[in-house]
Amino acid sequence: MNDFYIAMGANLPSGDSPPSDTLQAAIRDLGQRNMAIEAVSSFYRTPCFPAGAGPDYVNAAIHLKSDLPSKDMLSQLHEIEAKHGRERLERWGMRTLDLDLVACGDSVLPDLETYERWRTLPQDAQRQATPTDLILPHPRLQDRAFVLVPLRDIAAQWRHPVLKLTVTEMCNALAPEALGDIVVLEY
Ligand code: A4P
Ligand code: MG
Repeated sequence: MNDFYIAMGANLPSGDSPPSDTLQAAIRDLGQRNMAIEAVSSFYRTPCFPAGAGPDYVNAAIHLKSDLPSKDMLSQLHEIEAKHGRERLERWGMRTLDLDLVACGDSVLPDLETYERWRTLPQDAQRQATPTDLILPHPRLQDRAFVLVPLRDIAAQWRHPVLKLTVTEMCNALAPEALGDIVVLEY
C-alpha cells in the first residue's frame, strides 16, 4: 500500500457549487475509487498566489492509502478535476479544482537529479515551464503555506525525502506573514 498526500485547492465555483462544496465532492469521488481515505484536514481560506491574481482559495489536504502506482493516482486526480470543470487555461490561473500529488511516501520521482532541477527552477521559469513527467515530492511544496498548513493537520511528522524536514519544520521555516492570512473555514 502506498501513502499518498494530496493538496486540494479551488477559487472558482464549479457550476452552482462553491469551492468548499467542490472539495467535499472531490473527496467523495476519491472514496468511491477504491482508495482508503485515512485523514482529511480542515478547510482553509487562503489568499490567492500570486497576490491579486484572483479570489481567495479554499485549500485542504488529504491522506489516502492505495495500491495504485503514483502515475495512475495522478491520472485519477486529473479525471476528478475534469469532472468538476477544471480547465487549464493558464499556469497558476484560477481554477474550479486543483488536485496536486504532494507526495507518495518517501518516493523521489522521476529521479533525484530531475527532481532537483524542478525544485531549484528560478521563479520566472516556474511560471513558464510545466513538467510532463510526474515530479515527487511536489517541487513547490516547501514554499507554499496554502499546501503546508493543511498538510500539517494530517501529516505533521511526514519527512521530506530530499530536504529531510518534517511538515512542521517546513511550516516553521515560512515567513510569518505567509501564515497570517490563512484562516480555518467552518464546514
Ligand atoms: N505534475 C508533475 N508533478 C506533479 C505533481 N506532483 N502533482 C504535472 C500534480 N501535477 C504534477 O499541473 C501542471 C502539470 O504538472 C500537470 O500536467 C501534471 O501532470 P497543473 O495542475 O496543471 O498546474 P498548476 O496547478 O497550475 O501548477 P502547480 O505547479 O501544481 O502549481 P501550484 O503551486 O499548485 O499552484 N493560491 C492559493 N491560495 N491556493 C492554491 O491552491 N494554487 C495555485 C497553483 C496557484 N495559487 C494558489 C493555489
Ligand atoms: Mg495542480
